[in-house]
Amino acid sequence: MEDAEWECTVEAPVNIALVKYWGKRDSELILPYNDSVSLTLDEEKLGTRTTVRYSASYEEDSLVLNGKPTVISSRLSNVIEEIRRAFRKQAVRIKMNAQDLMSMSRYRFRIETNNKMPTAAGLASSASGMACITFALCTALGITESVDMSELARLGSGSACRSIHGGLVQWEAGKEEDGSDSLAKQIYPASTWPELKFIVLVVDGEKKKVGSTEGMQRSMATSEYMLLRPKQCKDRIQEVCWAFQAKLFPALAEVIIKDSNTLHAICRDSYPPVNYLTRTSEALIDFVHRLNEALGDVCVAYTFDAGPNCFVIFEEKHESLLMWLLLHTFIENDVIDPTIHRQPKWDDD
Ligand code: 2P0
Repeated sequence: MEDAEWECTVEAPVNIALVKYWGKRDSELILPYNDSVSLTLDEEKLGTRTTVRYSASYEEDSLVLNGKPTVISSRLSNVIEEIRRAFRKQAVRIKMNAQDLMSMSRYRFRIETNNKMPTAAGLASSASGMACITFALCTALGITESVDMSELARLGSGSACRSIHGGLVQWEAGKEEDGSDSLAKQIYPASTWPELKFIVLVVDGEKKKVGSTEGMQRSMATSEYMLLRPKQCKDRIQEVCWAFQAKLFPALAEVIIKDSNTLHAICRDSYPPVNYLTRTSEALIDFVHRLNEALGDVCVAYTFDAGPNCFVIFEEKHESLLMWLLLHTFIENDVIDPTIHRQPKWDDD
């Protein structure tokens, strides 16, 4: 029994922030400075797949990331320890027999995790990655239903907490010092607006020069624009929720575009400044504004995270026109992978 080994494999999706998380009120517990809201994508082409093998006979936890043995970071180690703690609590609650408890407490994990897209390039790989490892470990210990996995995933990477749910998801900054009220929750299910579609344009798949964690710290320390963020985000999230449930694309798109531009203005205002956008990113911004002008309405939105890669959001009815224009304007130059994505078919809440 002691030598027995088990394994489980799970997948987790990427989420696209519509109103962005940028800045922390507590860096240790990864508590955000402002509320944020996102849409979860289908995990078929973007996202992470994780296999966890576990046994009491393994000597230590280990990690293989994208095929390479990798040192477990202090953040991931926090996630693993919190999951073990949650398991012990659950074992006491359900009065698990002492022998099983002893044996399961000694489990060590061999985590093998693979991102389906470039890692650390502003394509939300840390979000799906940490959400996936959390989901896999909680599955291994049988506690997916008894814990809030968003709280555990958040300890690995802030945006990961939003990838635990499908649909339109809000992560509240919360007020408690221990972070107990800083959780991600589904606001509306994906089925509210199944016609929404996404194209991810990989302008540059290389690792970014200034990571999000450092970029956020710099903005918190030096940009006065950050003072506006808590209220601005609350107001914008209200608008996003209203537009989403009423399926009013132009209203939704305007907020998405403005919040992406605010994030990058803050980055430029930070000292030393951070610029995540390239000339191709800027050309894509112009392209979307010119297209909306030609269509006489805001039919397409763009948003950029901490990287040059562009998420384009639109309704299905504009898919062929948009694809055709993108293919003719950009793909021949330097933009690759114009894959279409949708929201997941599953709805968790
Ligand atoms: C977001 N980003 O809301 C924002 C928009 C990037 C720009 O969350 O330090 O990798 O691990 O909590 O989650 C990227 O930040 O940062 C991010 P940590 P994370 O999606």
